[in-house]
Amino acid sequence: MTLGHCPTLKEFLTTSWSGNGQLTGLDAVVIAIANGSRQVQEHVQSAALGDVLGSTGETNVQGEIVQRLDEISSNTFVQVLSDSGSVAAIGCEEIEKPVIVDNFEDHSYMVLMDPLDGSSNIDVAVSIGSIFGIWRKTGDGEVTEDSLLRPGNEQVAAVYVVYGSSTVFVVATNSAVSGFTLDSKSGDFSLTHPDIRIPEECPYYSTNEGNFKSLDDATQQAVLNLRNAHSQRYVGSLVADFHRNLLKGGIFLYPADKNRQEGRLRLMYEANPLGFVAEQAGGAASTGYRRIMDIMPEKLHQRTPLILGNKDVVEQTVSIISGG
Ligand code: P6P
Repeated sequence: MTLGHCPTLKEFLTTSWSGNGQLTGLDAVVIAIANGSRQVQEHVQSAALGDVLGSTGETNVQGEIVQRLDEISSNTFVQVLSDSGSVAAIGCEEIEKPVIVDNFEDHSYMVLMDPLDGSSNIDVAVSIGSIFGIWRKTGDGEVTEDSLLRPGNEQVAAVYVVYGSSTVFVVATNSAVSGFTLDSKSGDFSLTHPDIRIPEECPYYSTNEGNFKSLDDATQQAVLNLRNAHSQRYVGSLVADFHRNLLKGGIFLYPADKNRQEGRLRLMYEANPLGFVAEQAGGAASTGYRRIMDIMPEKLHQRTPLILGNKDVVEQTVSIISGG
């Protein structure tokens, strides 16, 4: 598709999504995320020149040191989502409690987000990203933290952004996964990856091999199985590893280990949104024992083991881990 014929995100939403030329409430959420990612991308690109590197010295609810860009991204996306006119509540990796925007009837959506994924890579100019799961608000009562604790299989859309050699915006619904690239001249996200499907072939596996010694025997066997058949690629930013595997074929795994019985990655705003994208593209997402999106969440920031990507290889890996 030559650049001259790439519809913008807004054109795509008003034609391919709603089809009637009108922007719906969900479109407004997606456009707000795109506007926020445009702002975050500018900070990412300015980096040391924009004095956005390094830490704030604060520790977040995850017990992790907050990087300046974590805070900037969190504030940016909370602002644009709150101003979208469609969001009732926001759950954010950087914020302990949900941000309750308001309870207006037409504010029909709840967004769970990791505003900046891959923080350890910020200061060394390696790809990072943002991840969003979008659920429809349930019931018409007061929105509370419990309102946000819905299983991934109730998501209506998911979005992730990769701030890499280009800035790529991927949005998934129940019908398709579509990728857009930021045109730095116009500031538009243009459709460059229509109808993404994860390839049948699976050249890559992504895992932190440094954890191998902490894995249980069955999981070590699963990793050995992957080592024998695939090439290792591991960036240390989930969203970047996932994006490569989605386009080129691959599997990402961060299993439970002796030091992290619950897993490392977060269910609501990492595993669920990327699991939704993976499944809509023909892939799969598992804890190693069950489908990620079937988990009934108990806590906003709960963690989970994650096996994500090529469906056949995920199923093979799960079978070895679970002894199934
Ligand atoms: P490790 C980044 O902090 C992150 O949450 C994911 O983006 C990434 O896949 C993972 O942690 C890396 O963890 O233990 O390999 O450094």
